[in-house]
Amino acid sequence: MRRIVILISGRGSNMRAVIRAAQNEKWPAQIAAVISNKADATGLAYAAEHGIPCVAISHKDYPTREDFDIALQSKIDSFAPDLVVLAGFMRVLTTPLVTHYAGRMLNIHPSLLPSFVGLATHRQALAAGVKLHGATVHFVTAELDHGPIVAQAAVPVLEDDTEETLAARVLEQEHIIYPHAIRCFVEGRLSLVDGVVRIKQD
Ligand code: NHR
Ligand code: GAR
Repeated sequence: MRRIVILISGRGSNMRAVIRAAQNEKWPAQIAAVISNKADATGLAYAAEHGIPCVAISHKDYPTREDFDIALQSKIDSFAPDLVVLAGFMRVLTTPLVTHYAGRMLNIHPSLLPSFVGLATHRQALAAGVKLHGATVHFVTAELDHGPIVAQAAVPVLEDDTEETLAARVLEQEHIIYPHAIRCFVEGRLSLVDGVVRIKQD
């Protein structure tokens, strides 16, 4: 069984989609823990109700980003993960931590990368006037939102969209592509060729 640790900061709807798919599709993997940098994340309560070990570790308790990441890394490693999944995790991670999990840390970002890195991606998409928007699953590297792309889904941007309506349309796709990408990882079907992700079909 592969061991997955999920990092969240809030609602945790992607986390729930992953937990559900792992159980329903009988992945060769278990969710070893859910870790949040916010104690009041609603996703933590859901994980606890499902018997998954849960930890809150607040970045506010550490003087620097480096100190927080050292504590976070040791907490993550205490669960011996094969894969670390960022699911709405809202803290930028330092290079030493990212290097430690190279090739075994995934993120879902709410835009069609390489467009619209960073925060407020739906606002950025509306301001740019793009007609297609979406979500990207990528390996995490030191450069924010720039790691090798595993999966993407596109949605139309409609004339009367607000950030909220657009976010909801994208989120629906996130709940499909993130579990699928993670399943490919735990089944050993992902590989990197010249910095590009290849997926072996089953
Ligand atoms: N860390 C590295 N090194 N590389 C990536 O690709 C990362 C990462 C950490 C998180 C998720 C990311 C996203 O999908 C992610 C990818 C937070 C911020 C941010 O600016 C930016 C991107 C992402 C996550 N966070 C603020 C900070 O100061 C805090 C914002 C808040 O608390 O609301 O860390 O978009
Ligand atoms: C998702 O849309 C995710 O892509 C995005 O936040 C939302 C989290 O929702 N992630 C980021 O913006 C990372 N900076 P969730 O907690 O319900 O999964």
